[in-house]
Amino acid sequence: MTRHQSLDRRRFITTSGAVAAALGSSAFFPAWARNGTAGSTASALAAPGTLTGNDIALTIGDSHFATGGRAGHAVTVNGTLPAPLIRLREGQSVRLSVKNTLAEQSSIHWHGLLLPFDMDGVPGVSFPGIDPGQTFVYDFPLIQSGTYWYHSHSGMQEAMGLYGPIVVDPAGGDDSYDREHVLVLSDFSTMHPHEQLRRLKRMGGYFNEQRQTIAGLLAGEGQSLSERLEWAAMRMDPTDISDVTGATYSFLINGHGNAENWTGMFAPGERVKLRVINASSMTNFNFRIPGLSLTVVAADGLAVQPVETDEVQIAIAETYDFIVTPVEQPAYGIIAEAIDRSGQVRATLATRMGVAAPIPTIRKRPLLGMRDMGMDMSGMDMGDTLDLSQPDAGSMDHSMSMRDPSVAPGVKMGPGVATLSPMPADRLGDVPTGLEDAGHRVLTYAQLRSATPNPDARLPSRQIDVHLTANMERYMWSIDGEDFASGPDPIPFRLNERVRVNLINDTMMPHPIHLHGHFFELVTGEPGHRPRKHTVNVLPGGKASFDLTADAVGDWAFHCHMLLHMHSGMMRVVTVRDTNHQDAGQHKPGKHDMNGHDMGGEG
Ligand SMILES: [Cu+2]
Repeated sequence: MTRHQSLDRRRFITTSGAVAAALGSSAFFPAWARNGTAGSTASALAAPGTLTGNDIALTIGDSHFATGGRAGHAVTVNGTLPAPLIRLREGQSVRLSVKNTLAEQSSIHWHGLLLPFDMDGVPGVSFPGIDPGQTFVYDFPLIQSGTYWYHSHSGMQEAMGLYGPIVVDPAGGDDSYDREHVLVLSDFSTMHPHEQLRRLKRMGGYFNEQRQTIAGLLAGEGQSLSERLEWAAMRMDPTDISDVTGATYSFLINGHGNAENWTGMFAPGERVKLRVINASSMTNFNFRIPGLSLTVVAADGLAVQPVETDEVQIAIAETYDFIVTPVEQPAYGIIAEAIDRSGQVRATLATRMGVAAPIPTIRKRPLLGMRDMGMDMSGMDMGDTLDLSQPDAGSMDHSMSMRDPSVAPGVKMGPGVATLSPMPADRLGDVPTGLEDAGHRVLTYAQLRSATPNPDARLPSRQIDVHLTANMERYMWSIDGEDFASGPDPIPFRLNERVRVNLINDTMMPHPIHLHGHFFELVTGEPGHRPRKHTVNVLPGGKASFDLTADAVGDWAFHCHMLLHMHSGMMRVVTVRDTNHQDAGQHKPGKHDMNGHDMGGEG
């Protein structure tokens, strides 16, 4: 008998019944996301309202959503925000009938699921989209397990509430935890995303309320005056960490803001699994539970060798599974802090309703530095040309060295490319933005090791550079200098070829880059157990490399998961073709061909 089954089921039922009575019905939240949920256990995986089985019906529609005194229009699935929890089992097949009752086209993309490309749900890339009044039936087998999510891939619907969690239980069951909670992190604004975009185009820092003030400078806060003048000369703002901020967002956990304080139950000593999904449209979160160690057991749905830490920066579209074992306190605060520190949301793990832990104050806003500008200073003789602390170094030199086309021959230069990182550092081992001085353990990608051996041990046969480019002041975002709307060539892969992809961030913002239909291995640590992910957050000015086995035929979206960045052009199509069954001549290797790169020297 597993520990799950030995749990006192009667006590569970009593608890959840009492909570439901105390709260009344909560029509806008599915059961798993309601305040006071007991979560689920192995003997009761599917809490009421969870969608399971082989046939699942979803209806996309207009709704209304209110939180913390703000109310506005929302786009929801089956009337709830977040959308229903879909709980499936590895090895089953599922038919998902999605009806669109909106006045505009819609779609659902199953984020992280490996499936035939025409089931992937990206209008214009992998299927035509779901027109108003139409129903599309997705039908695919589940060949993996873990924590995933789903969201609209049409217009701005994702920002307006169209996202929900997916849990795929392993075929053989899992007795590594006693209780589980699903935590969906998100950001909600009553300002329509198109209006946000309009304001950002007018002024890149529109939502940044944390700029350095003259009064602050005189008081010795932030940068020194000379540093500040240097940054201004480069038209950069070191406080520019996020585009859309707490100035307009309400940050949510399971659709609940701070005032609502979403609470999930635990009993002392239980191993509680938290499946955390960052379903935000524009917010990367710092996630921590003061008083508890987080044991990371999965990243992007796939098991990793357990690693203990205190805080994890969860980029948009990433998922992490943590095991926590709360014992001493009756309540623990679950803190998700926007990385620019413009706001945070807390939820609670508690032994009973009505108890809460103190809320930590929001920490000081981070400032960007040289590494975020693509200048790797490690192991390098600085001289004086790049030393911003030397006033006589001259700002013109910096401006020029920040946009030297010779460092990125593949990038199409134009008004959409304001800067190129002159010396981008591999940042997979870096503590993420703003957590460098957290004073406790912070997870880095380099600490992640796959629990199972990587399936493809081959060295890549070629490599490509993919530049993440922007003109932040004009809110132009692109890949290799080309906006998706301008119709750039797809990035071609041959079926089953092994390619190293070097993502180079030429901007000063992090970009969570997502490849549909595949997992890739981050190039960090010894080969063999590298972390496999579907999304990687490329830190400002830095580099992140992954090895890809292009094993899924079709056309796949490849994009930044900041919704407004993707919408503004930071997206490409990746094609995977079986060249044995086609005219091989149609694929020009072109600029993506490996030329003189040595792939053998990794380690
Ligand atoms: Cu981006």
